[in-house]
Amino acid sequence: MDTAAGTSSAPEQARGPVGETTAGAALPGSMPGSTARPAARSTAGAASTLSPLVPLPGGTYRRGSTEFYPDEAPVHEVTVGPFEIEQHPVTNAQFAAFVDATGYVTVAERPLDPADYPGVAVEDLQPGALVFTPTAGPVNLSDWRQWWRWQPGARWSTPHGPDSSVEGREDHPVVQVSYEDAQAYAAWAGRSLPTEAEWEYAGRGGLDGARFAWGDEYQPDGELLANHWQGSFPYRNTGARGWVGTSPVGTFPANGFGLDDMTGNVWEWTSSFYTPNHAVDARTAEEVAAARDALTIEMPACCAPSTGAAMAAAHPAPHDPLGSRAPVEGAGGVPGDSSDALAAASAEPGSAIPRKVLKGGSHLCAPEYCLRYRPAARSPQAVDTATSHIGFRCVVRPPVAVAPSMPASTRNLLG
Ligand SMILES: [Cu+2]
Repeated sequence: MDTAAGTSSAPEQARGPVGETTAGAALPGSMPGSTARPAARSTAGAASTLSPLVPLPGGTYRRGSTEFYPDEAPVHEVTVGPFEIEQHPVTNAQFAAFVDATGYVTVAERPLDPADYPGVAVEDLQPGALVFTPTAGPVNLSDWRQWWRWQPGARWSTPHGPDSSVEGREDHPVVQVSYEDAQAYAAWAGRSLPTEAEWEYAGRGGLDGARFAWGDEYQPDGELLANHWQGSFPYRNTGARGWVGTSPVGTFPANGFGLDDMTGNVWEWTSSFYTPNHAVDARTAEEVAAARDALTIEMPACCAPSTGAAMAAAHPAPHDPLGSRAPVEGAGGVPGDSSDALAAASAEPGSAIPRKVLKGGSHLCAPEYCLRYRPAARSPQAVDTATSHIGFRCVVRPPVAVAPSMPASTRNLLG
C-alpha cells in the first residue's frame, strides 16, 4: 500500500481566487412561493453557523434518466412531501463549528483496530482517507487506483494529508466525511440527510425531466454552470471558473429552487441505500440483491472509488466490517430505508459494508469519462469511506403524522 505521506505526486489543490465568493452569497434563482431566501432556522447550539434552509413544496416528478448510465433507469414518477433543504453543501467553516462544539472525531481520524486487520503492520493502520492525485499523463481509465491513494493523516481539516489544510477554504464544501460523519453533523444541527428521491427533486430545481440542473443544454451560451473536471482526466485539469478541486459554495449559479452546487463540486450523501436501478427500488431486498448480481453491464466507475474495495486496496478486509455498526436511518419517518436486508443488498458482492447513494457528481467528473454532474446521476458509496470529493447537505422535514393505514406501496413511493 501507499503509505508515503510525502508522495512525489502533488495532491490536487484549489488554486483559484480564494474568497472571491462568500458562503451563502445571494445568487439569481427563484424559489417556489417566495422571492427571498429564508434566514437560517434556529436550532439548538448551532443556529448561527447553519446553512439557510430553502423550503420546497414537494410533489411528483420524473426521476431518473435512460440517456446515460443503467443505474438511473427507468424514468418513473416519484412523489416527495414538502421539506426544506440547505442552500449549499456544508462548508469547512460549518463543519469546524460542529467539531468545536462537540469534539466529534470523524471516521477518517479514528485508529484502525489491529484486531480487525491481522497481519497488517501497525504503522499501516494509521487513520486516513482516500485522496485524489492527478497522474503524470494519460492512463488506463479502468483502474481508479491510479488516481486515488490511501493517505494517512487525511481528514476533513487536512483533506489531502498532513501537509494540507482548509485555511482559506472555509467556504468550500467539507470533504473527507463518511456517511456516519454526515449523519452526526445533521443530528447536531437538528436536521437530517435527504433521501435520494428528495435530493433529486431538489437538484432538478423544478425542471422536470431536464438533463442538467439548468436545462437540457450542457453549456448554454458557452457558460460552464457546474464545477466539474475541465481538461483531460485524470492528469490535466484547467479549472472550473479558475478552481481546480473544490470551489467556494455559490461560485456557480443556483438552480431554479435557489440551491447552490447541486451538481458538481462535491458528491453528496443521501440516506438511501444503493440499488442497481430504479426498477428495484421499491421491491424486496432479495430482488435488489438479485438485480445487483445480475447487473453485468460494465459501468464506468465514475471518478470515484465507489465501494469499500477502496479500503480493501489499502487494507485486508476486517473481521468486523465497519458496516456492521453503520447507522441506518429510517425509523423516524424516512420511508424505505430502514431494512437491514436492504442494507445488506446494497453492499458490493462479497462485502458486508452497506452502500448509500451519492448524488450530484463532483469536481472530478470529466465529460469524456464520467457524465454524472446531473440530477439523475447516482453513485454507490460504502458508508465507511471518506474521500476528497464527497460532502453533504441536510434537510428538515415537517413532523410526520402517524398514518397506520398508509399502504406499503405509497410508502415506497416516498423512498
Ligand atoms: Cu464522476
